[in-house]
Amino acid sequence: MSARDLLKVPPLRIERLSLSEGLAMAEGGSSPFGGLGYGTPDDLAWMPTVNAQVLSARGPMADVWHASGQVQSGTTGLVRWRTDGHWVLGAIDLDETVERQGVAKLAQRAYHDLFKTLEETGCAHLLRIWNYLPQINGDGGGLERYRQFNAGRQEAFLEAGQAAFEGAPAACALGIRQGALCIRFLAGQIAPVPVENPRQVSAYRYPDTYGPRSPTFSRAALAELGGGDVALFISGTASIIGHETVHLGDVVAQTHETLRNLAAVIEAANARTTAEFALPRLEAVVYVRNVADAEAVRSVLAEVLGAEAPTLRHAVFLEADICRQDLLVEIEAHAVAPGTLN
Ligand code: 3EB
Repeated sequence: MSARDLLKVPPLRIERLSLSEGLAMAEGGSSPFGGLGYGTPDDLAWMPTVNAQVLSARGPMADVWHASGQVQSGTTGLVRWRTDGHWVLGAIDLDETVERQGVAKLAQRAYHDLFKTLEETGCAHLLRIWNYLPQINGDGGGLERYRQFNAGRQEAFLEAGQAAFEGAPAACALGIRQGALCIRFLAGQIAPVPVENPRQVSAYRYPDTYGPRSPTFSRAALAELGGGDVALFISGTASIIGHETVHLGDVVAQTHETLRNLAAVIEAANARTTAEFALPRLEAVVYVRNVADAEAVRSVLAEVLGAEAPTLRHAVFLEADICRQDLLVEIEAHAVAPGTLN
């Protein structure tokens, strides 16, 4: 019998709302567990924001999480966290201009505190991490800042005895123009099921041409959310085949390739669960490097998925740098569907 069978999971729900809907809910007395805001104000304690320009018509949006139990909040080092005892949501905003110690050290410190939070809250297993790094493609003293970030991140995973290769959490890592290094995470008491993409080399096995230490993430993660639901967290997905970027300079072809990669990850995930996930039914965030490309990306999504597909209607489009200079678009997503893990 697995840990999943022994432990009853208190239900976690996720909904994507406009900023005003999210605020109305918080004022209506049903205090959310937490949220991840896109272009939202930066003074809401329960909803840390992503400091990027929203390009979609509905404006600022939020993924709002609801837990069933009493929510406790606290801080551990750099981390502000909220937990219901089973799940923990955490946020780190680390201002580099104050710290001045190089991105690798900064990332290592942030992740060190993240893992300390998991220990203190008793939620040992990371499901999903969102990383936002100012000037991600900038030079960090001889090594690109993203590559430095990867070095510090992997080091912290290894130090903490966390899975840095197979079994790593789902993640995304995007560039924002300015502000703090922002890390948001969801962890729980049960390890998720990692999913890889058969069309791609696992990111934690990328050759060192992409930097001295590999990125630490799985292509997706599956977790039972309680209440008979399974969640699929799909990491940032881009126009990469094997380990190489394809369709250089062609945002339309990159978007098509990204959708093929998403479909492949979903197929691999569906083989591990009775839940049925599908490309047209995702809650996606679409990152475009150049604002001028947003309409072309939207058109490809409409062409492939259908203009009325929930994935397109719910998608949040954000301006952000992608971690490789040659990537013009990246899509991440989550979905929840009834089922169990196999
Ligand atoms: C890629 O497939 C694109 O460093 O956490 C996607 C998702 C990417 C997560 C990360 C990076 C990360 O390599 C980049």
